[in-house]
Amino acid sequence: MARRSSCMALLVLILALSAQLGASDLSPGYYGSSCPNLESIVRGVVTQKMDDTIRTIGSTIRLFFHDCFVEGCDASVLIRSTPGNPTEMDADDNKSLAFEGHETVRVAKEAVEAACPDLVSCADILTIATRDAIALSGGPFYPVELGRLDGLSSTASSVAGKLPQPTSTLNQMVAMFRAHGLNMSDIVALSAAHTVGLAHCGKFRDRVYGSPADATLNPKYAAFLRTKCPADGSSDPMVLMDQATPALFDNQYYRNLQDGGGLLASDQLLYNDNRTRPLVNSWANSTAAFSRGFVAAIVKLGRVGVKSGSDGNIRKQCDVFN
Ligand code: HEM
Ligand SMILES: *[C@@H]1O[C@H](CO)[C@@H](O)[C@H](O)[C@H]1NC(C)=O
Ligand SMILES: *[C@@H]1O[C@H](CO)[C@@H](O)[C@H](O)[C@H]1NC(C)=O
Ligand SMILES: *[C@@H]1O[C@H](CO)[C@@H](O)[C@H](O)[C@H]1NC(C)=O
Ligand SMILES: CC(=O)N[C@H]1CO[C@H](CO)[C@@H](O)[C@@H]1O
Repeated sequence: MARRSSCMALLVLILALSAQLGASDLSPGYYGSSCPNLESIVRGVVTQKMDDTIRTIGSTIRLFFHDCFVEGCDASVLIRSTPGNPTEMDADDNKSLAFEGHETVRVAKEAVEAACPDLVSCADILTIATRDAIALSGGPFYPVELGRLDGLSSTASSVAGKLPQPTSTLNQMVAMFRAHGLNMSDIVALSAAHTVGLAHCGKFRDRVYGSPADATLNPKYAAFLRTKCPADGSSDPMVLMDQATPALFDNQYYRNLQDGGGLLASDQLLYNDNRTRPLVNSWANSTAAFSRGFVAAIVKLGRVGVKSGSDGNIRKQCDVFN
């Protein structure tokens, strides 16, 4: 009896693990012998792209998030549309993905192909480039798990409803993240990516000009934002999301929230809601605690919907299927 129930327990465990869609096949040493210079090649490209423009930092990190949340971390977001077949890139939520992220992955893939042809997936290159953009802008350096395959499908319609919006409530975000195995602390941790990069005025205009304007927005900050964004929306410029340290991946994001200085409504609510405020306060205080929380969360993000076996392949070029 005891043996049978432990067999059952093992079976349940195996089923539960295999339900994680290949995530358990990931390992930091995956290309250790097949492409030993992989990480230094990618880091070289990210370093150079960051020297060219700070837009590289935010656009690369956001690209990784949008990839993982739609069809899993499988580089499906990178596929270019062809006439009549709009891909994820053409979905409304992707229209504002800055091209620098795609460009960083494209150049990195070329450099990697020259050294290790047909071996390294675009999904893994994007994962490494994201870690490097974070680490090279002052954020934590963490080992990246590797071994993802590139996905075989990318459609604009698959994006609908998968990505959080600046107007999302905390409950809506919790539901979206939970669907990918991420919890409320992970939302607070990953949102700190908004410590770098820019957002279009259209994503927060109502907070500044609405009647009434958003009362949780610091009035001085609101006045500053009015100088940056035309009231009538006649143009839609971009604004740095962290005015204090725009190109540093740090915990300034949380101090901004404490000061009513979150740019998006979805940022500020993390301080306004008493379920997440304690975490905001403790990570505002401690870089070490923030780094631990962030690394745990972004590693979990990298495991979402990983493809293996016949569900994927190694793309030759990241923006077209083989
Ligand atoms: C929690 C819910 C989230 C919401 C509602 C949200 C929403 C947004 C919006 C509206 C923008 C501005 C886009 C634009 O105007 O061009 C943005 C930018 C950005 N987001 Fe998020 N985001 C969320 C989570 C995340 C996560 C988890 C990450 C990555 C770990 C991330 C990384 C970024 C980055 C780096 C930018 C700047 C992009 C750039 O500079 O080009 N976001 N986000
Ligand atoms: C959070 O706020 C709500 C409403 O303001 C209140 O009812 C609740 O008790 C608070 N919860 C905690 C944990 O402070
Ligand atoms: C933040 O640090 C200050 C000063 O060290 C301390 O008094 C406060 O309790 C800390 N707050 C949190 C939430 O950790
Ligand atoms: C959420 O996930 C993090 C790891 O990312 C973990 O440390 C934390 O304990 C989890 N929180 C809850 C409430 O399960
Ligand atoms: C980065 C990128 O290619 N974005 C595309 C998103 O969709 C718009 C609208 O179709 C394209 O113009 C962008 O090029």
